[in-house]
Amino acid sequence: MGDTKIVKTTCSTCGSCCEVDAYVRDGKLMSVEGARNTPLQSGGMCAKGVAATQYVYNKERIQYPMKRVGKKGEGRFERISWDEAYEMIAENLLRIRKEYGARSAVFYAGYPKWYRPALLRLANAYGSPNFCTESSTCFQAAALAWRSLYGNGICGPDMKNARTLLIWSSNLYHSNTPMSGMYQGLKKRGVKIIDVDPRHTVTAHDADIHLQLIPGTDGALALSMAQVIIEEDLYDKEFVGQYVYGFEEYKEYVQKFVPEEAEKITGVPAEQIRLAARTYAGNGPASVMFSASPIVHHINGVQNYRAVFSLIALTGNYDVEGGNRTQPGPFSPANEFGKVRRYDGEEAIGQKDFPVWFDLSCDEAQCTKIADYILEEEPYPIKAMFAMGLNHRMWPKPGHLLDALEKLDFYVNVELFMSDSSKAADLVLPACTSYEREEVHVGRGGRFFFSNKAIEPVGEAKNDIVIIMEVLKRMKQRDAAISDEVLEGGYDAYMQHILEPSGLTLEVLKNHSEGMMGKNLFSPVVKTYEKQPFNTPSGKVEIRSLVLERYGESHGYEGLPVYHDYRTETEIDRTEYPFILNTGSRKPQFFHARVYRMSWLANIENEPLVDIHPEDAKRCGIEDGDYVKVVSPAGEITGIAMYNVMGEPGIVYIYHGSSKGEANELIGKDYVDPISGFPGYKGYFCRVEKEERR
Ligand SMILES: Nc1nc2c(c(=O)[nH]1)N[C@H]1C(S)=C(S)[C@@H](COP(=O)(O)OP(=O)(O)OC[C@H]3O[C@@H](n4cnc5c(=O)[nH]c(N)nc54)[C@H](O)[C@@H]3O)O[C@H]1N2
Ligand SMILES: Nc1nc2c(c(=O)[nH]1)N[C@H]1C(S)=C(S)[C@@H](COP(=O)(O)OP(=O)(O)OC[C@H]3O[C@@H](n4cnc5c(=O)[nH]c(N)nc54)[C@H](O)[C@@H]3O)O[C@H]1N2
Ligand code: SF4
Ligand SMILES: [Mo]
Repeated sequence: MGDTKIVKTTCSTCGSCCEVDAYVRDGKLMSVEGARNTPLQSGGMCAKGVAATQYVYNKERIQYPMKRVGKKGEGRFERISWDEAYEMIAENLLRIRKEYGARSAVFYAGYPKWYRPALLRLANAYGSPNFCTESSTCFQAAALAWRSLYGNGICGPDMKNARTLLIWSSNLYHSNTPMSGMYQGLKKRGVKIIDVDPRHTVTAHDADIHLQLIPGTDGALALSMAQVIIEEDLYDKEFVGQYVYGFEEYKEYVQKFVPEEAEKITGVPAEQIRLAARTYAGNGPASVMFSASPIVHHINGVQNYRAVFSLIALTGNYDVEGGNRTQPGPFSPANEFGKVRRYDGEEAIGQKDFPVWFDLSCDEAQCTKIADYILEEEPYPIKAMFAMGLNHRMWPKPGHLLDALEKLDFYVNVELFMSDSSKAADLVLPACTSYEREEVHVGRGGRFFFSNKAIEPVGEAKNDIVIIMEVLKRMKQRDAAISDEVLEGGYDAYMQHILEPSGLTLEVLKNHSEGMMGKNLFSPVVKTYEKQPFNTPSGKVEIRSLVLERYGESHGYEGLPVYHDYRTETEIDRTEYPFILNTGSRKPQFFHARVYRMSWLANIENEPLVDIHPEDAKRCGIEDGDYVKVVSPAGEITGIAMYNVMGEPGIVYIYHGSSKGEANELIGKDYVDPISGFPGYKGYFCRVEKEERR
């Protein structure tokens, strides 16, 4: 290992930006491990991160700009120069803008978050209201539910000071590995932990109280806890009296959910509901940890989360130490959002269907129905897609989206891999991984660090932001009005721009491999509401939402956090599809569609597994390990049955993103929450049959 060097850099295989030591020899990445001698890093890494060399040197990596030569979707490409690629983009985007208007071009980002502010700037400079992302299925619906109540961005749990933590719901050992050490710390400190999860996960195993509910019944459970809290006089009368709008109607409504009734709906024993309610309300300060996805991956998701979030106001745990509070400590300068606003001079896609999304100013358009918008030219023609990390498999009925992409006049995908979504494009551009680029980051506690380039980019891959900057430049050469001060400054200036609020300079940070504390950290404040009203129409916490009520007649939205049961209020014949289908609960070795191409990870489960309770399986004549067909009203896939007793009978769990059996083929494309547009990934219906074919 004579000339092996260690480069301080970052893993971004899942976007969590763990600091790592990269071992590099002769310009080649040999291996990685968690950064040593770095505050708050243990030296460990998760399975996905450790497999970095298989990610970086994957045979599916796109090496050069590639132009389609075959028919659309055929996947035949030829190598072109970057210059040619940029000219092709500028020419096509401007031609389409001239013919159909700027709104006919969509600027799209998949899961990666780090380049989004720059892409939004590009969309704004071009003049399109249609900047949209994968967050049309992730996080934003939870944020919307929160904002409808409190009028601000989600307030995270203040775990350092909490005596009770209500996890609703997250399986952080699998989905947020960097946080698992902190979770163990809470246990040691004696914090009472309540976990709400239909499966007995490792996280649930460590909790003091596990509320094992039926998926998608979260609203009924939260309303029932509220019923107990009010009935037993455990609520914060002062806070409620002064700051809550709609309490009397809510109080009356929750009476329908006495624990014995809620038990029938949720499957959680009444006494457990009472115990959880008493613990959360009585052993304060208490905070709620939320998740970006499972609750809102239901067609009743927004109202269910509104019911959960209402508990915070009810118990006076809003913006107090140990509760859910406006973010103390450092801002996140690595994320420029909030500073750049989406251009909203024209109607965006999704605006008619999901108006509250826009009223509550989610800074992007709602694009779950984009395939329909393209195919039907409603509300207007969409002709171009400039995408960075577009993966069609993440959406319900992925084949439908692929058809739509092929209908576009011009579709570019900037990607790491020649995925099936890339194969449908007119032009694919090679992006680079975090090992191949420089970046600035902010870590926990307000510590900033500079991530070095460990290796030169594979082939001719480039940093996404550099690509965005060059696209802007080429468009500006044709139309001087297309401009953006930040994107025109070059990449170093961009990093400095991001650092600006921290008071640090790029030069100084580069020379401090251990990182530096930001200078302008603001000190935590509590009870902000005593100084300024809530940013809602009533100025109070709206348990009864006036924004939702605006659309009572047109869209059927209700102001209270009402509970609707997707199992009974459905036209789907449950005798045909007796099981609840829950897709996408995170597995530690997988990350959506991206890492199946890495054999170290993919070989752990070679075929899609269909997790089924043995009691259900036996009734269907299915043995553990049998090939099975899963059939839903929307489609069918095959996989291997795995007996699993983590959940209760009646529910089938499948991970998504596999080309060998894509769970999303089973989800109906119109099966969405009417408020947020989020698909019901975790509460659809299916049956399972033994597959005789193999
Ligand atoms: N390894 C890995 N980590 C990831 C990801 C990944 O793909 N792989 N994805 C990232 C992304 S995009 C996200 S959004 C986060 C998600 O992060 P998490 O929310 O923590 O992850 P999930 O496993 O999707 O869901 C957590 C738990 O919710 C439970 N659950 C399912 N349905 C319901 C329900 O209806 N109600 C309740 N109360 N619980 C339910 C599941 O049993 C599961 O144990 O994970 C991130 N981290
Ligand atoms: N059935 C079901 N479907 C789901 C979910 C579920 O739970 N169940 N979860 C939903 C949720 S919460 C989410 S967040 C979405 C995630 O869905 P996706 O956006 O599909 O997530 P990924 O596959 O992780 O990433 C998309 C693409 O980005 C590429 N990429 C990675 N890094 C970079 C980069 O730096 N630059 C560029 N240009 N490209 C890059 C990857 O190669 C990948 O092809 O899936 C949703 N779909
Ligand atoms: S959690 Fe794993 S994959 Fe994600 S950044 Fe950290 S090491 Fe990489
Ligand atoms: Mo997500």
